[in-house]
Amino acid sequence: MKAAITSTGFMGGVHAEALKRLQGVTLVGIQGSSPEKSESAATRLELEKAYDDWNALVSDPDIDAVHITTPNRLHFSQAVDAMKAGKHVLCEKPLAMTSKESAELVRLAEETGLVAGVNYNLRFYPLSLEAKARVHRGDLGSVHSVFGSYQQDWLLHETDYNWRVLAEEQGALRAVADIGTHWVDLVQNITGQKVTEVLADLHTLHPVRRRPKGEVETFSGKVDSADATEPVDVTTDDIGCLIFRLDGGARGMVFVSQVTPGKKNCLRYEIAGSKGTIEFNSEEPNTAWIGSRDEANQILLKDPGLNAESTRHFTDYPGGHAEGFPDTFKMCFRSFYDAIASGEKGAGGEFASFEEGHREIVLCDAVIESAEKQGWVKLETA
Ligand code: SOE
Repeated sequence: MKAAITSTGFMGGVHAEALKRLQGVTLVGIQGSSPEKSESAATRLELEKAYDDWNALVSDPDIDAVHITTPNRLHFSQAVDAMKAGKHVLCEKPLAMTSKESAELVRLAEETGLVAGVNYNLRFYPLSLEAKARVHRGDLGSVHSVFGSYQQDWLLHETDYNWRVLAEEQGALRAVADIGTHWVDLVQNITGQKVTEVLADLHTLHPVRRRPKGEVETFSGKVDSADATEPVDVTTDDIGCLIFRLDGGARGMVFVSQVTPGKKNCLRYEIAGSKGTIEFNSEEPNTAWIGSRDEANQILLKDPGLNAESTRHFTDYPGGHAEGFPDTFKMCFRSFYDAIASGEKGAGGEFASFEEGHREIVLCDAVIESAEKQGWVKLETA
């Protein structure tokens, strides 16, 4: 199978690196925002093709699947173009800017029967797959609560800037959409319960940021001089608190922030049921904590020899050999390309479907409405 990536930014690079480590798929080419950027990325990554523009990529008959890692405002039109050209699509989250767009993408994926996934890669930490297997096996009993956070610090200072802070590039929500939806997707995937209702509080710590004259890549760091910046109004959230109810009866709460000093990319959850609790921290992803009321608590290690069969398929190294963030991409892609290889129309897998990606945008709509009216809002799909 042959793949191409649109965008040469932070995520484009992460997808490329993971695809190059995945057997059975060849990354053929890449396309940046100018022919020069495409050329330099293709050279750096040792790829056969540097596409001059999006049309050149999407009309390439060699390509089976397209990875969309561009700014969010382009996801919808590129996913439409790609599916119309008969390409399978793996799109970065959020799937689109509005739920109207994401609903249309769900419809198009069904109509074309192509494999269509959203890159909620954090599902693929082996111990989160293990948590899912254990919940489904009944080890935790009946799940009654989910709790946690997703925190970063790369947007702490008012001089920290990236396209994601602008509503016109990212969408009206930022911290909640960019990282909060990862958390909600992950917890829903583990528990099998879906959020039906939400109460949200949002805060923009820096309503004005200093934008460097020139673009800054995600996570690329600091700007040295105030002279090299200009003020820009920011309406997107730096911090979000969500309280929610799930369709299986569980209650939930998550705190999301991109301005917590020292928390680089830290997702944590506690899932509790009638028989036990599982706790996970993405900054130490090779161990999880298993809590019991009536027995000793345990530390669970990532170890394919000891973990469930469904976890093993997405674990390449033995116990004691750490796997981390880049591997979650590789494993998400394994699941996506397994589905393509199965040859089944519209095949799914462990990866998030367009339907699930759409659900996250419906959640974002409800979060915005809830924060505006300061009250509970039911999700449109509920
Ligand atoms: C930036 O906040 C970012 O790259 C997100 O867009 C990713 O989805 C997250 O996993 C890491 O941080």
